[in-house]
Amino acid sequence: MKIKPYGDTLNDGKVQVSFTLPVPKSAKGIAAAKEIAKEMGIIDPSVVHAENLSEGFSFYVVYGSVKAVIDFDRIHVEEITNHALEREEIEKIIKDEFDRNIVFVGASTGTDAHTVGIDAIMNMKGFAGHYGLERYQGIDAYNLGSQVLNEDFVKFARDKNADVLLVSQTVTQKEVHLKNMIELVELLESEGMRDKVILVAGGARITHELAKELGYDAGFGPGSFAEDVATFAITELLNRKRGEK
Ligand code: B12
Repeated sequence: MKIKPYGDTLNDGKVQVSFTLPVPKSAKGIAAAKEIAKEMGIIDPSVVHAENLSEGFSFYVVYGSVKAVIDFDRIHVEEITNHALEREEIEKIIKDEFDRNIVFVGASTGTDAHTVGIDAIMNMKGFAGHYGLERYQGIDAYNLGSQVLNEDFVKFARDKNADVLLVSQTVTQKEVHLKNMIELVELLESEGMRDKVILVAGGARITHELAKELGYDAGFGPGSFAEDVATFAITELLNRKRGEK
């Protein structure tokens, strides 16, 4: 099936892009935004929004259309197919199948100071009506906060005998998230811990595919909740437990 973006009528190719320019808002700035859109291949661009940001910087939203068409059937993406269980179902599996609590250790690692994502997954009060892991019976959830060095994260995980490690990465500037995520895998391998834990990453620019490429068991992006990662981790732990027998 061939698809292209649409806005008003199917297949009209309409797109909207936004960007910042390092000049103040002016008629010249708006004309420059149009030129940039044209260079991007946008046909008949119109600047539908322009405003000053900080001194010397302005922000633009441009609307127009593109010729790009893709074959949707040729796209293959690795994704998590587990249907998320309810919190109570997860708690019941832990109670019935494991004779102990399952230990989750999470943090925003490296230089990353963003805590809202990992808090959304772990905090008792949760996020958007979905309780976090701290609320789950049978789960010991340790949220170490942000800017946690990989070495400290691994040491804490070892001390607590962690089953599941939750890594949050938000800042992607100069690919710092990739470097940090890879370093953690290498550290876990050198400590002989990689096979003993379920390693999960999450964040605004994390996909399951990227996480798998970097040596993680799963990756979760925007819109994920505690039950998504808990379902994945408990199912995986159960599979590993049954495989061991
Ligand atoms: C709040 C915020 C800050 C706050 C953070 C405060 C705090 N205590 O967290 C402060 C002001 C400190 C900050 C600082 C910076 N920020 Co900031 N920040 C944001 C902002 C506005 C919101 C992020 C957020 O809280 N989202 C809400 C949460 C709920 O969403 P989420 O993180 O995606 O989490 C969800 C999923 O991704 C997933 N998830 C996340 N983690 C995990 C982990 C696991 C294990 C799982 C399963 C799931 C999961 O589940 C969550 C719930 O669904 C975003 C812009 C935006 N609107 O997104 C910029 C943004 C993330 N910041 C950005 C930048 C650049 C910075 C700075 C570098 C700015 C600077 N030059 O100083 C610094 C970096 C500081 C550092 N060392 O990390 C950029 C990142 C761009 C990039 N590609 O790297 C953004 C996108 C802004 C932008 N458009 O430029 N920031």
